[in-house]
Amino acid sequence: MIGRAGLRRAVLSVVVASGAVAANTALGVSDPEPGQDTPQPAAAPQVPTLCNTGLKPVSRASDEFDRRLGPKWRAYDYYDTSLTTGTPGRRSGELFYRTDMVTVDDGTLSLWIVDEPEDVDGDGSLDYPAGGVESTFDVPGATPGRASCVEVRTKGFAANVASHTAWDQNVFSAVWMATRPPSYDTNPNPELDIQEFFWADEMHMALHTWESPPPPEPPIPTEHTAVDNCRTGREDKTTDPEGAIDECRTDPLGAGVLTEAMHTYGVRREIVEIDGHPVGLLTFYFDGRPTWTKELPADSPFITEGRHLVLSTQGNPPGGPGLGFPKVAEHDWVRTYH
Ligand SMILES: [Ca+2]
Ligand SMILES: [Ca+2]
Ligand SMILES: [Ca+2]
Repeated sequence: MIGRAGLRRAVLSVVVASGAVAANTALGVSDPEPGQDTPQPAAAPQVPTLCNTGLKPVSRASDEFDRRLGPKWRAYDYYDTSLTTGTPGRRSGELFYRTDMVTVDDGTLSLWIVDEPEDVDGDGSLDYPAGGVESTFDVPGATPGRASCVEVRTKGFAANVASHTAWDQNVFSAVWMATRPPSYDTNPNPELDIQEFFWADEMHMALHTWESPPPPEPPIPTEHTAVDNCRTGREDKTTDPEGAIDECRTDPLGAGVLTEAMHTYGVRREIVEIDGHPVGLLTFYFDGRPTWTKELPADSPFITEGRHLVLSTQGNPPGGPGLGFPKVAEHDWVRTYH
């Protein structure tokens, strides 16, 4: 039987210390120098990592992006509200989604923002065409004795970052899990942000819920609930339940400017036994290293619910999306294990 103290030690020392080396070696990835691109690993869906330890690849929920986008994905489209029933899926801030902003070429899924603004909603401010996709498959949730893991190899972008402390980013690319549109029946509609946004060599992970009101109210919540977050390279400012495991890696990742190279972002969800009781664990990974381990109830929807995977560009007004077009996020692969 695992005790909480023992697990905490494992999370802090054994996993962090040895895991980075083991997983990076397995991936064929070395820590990049600042300003240098990391060589892309050969496509190898069964590369062992801490995230996928003991799990098997799930091909229906994985994609190497070596052919055109198939039915595993739907591209967000501002003009097709049937896909999103008017949820924020069709736009984000000053971005509006257009299917031609999603391309697949040379084994890479690219999501673009281009400098062709138009006022699509007639509110007097310009909106920029942008790309985003949501999977039609579920990344499985965890059950007792069966964990799940998803890993995404990505070279993302961030623009107009105000400062280290403000992180007032105007546009950025994100890797996250949510199933749209939210509904009352599927409350609390959990969202897991595996890689939300960047600042230089730091990154942000977060958990949100979207509570839909009961019918006949429209199911689209106007507010979401911020459940918890972890930002590397910064003091953990969250308040967590006493005694619960919540290990946020607050030291620098030491991997250079994250938007300058491909990196692997992942999350493992599992139910483990601690002190004789089943407990849910979320562990987020960056290039094979744990960045955030969080304990939740074993029946938490963050642990158990299947979720779509979302790869998207995102907008956070106010302000325009800045200079340097086109902006592009490149995704080498998505690999799911269960
Ligand atoms: Ca690929
Ligand atoms: Ca507008
Ligand atoms: Ca926390």
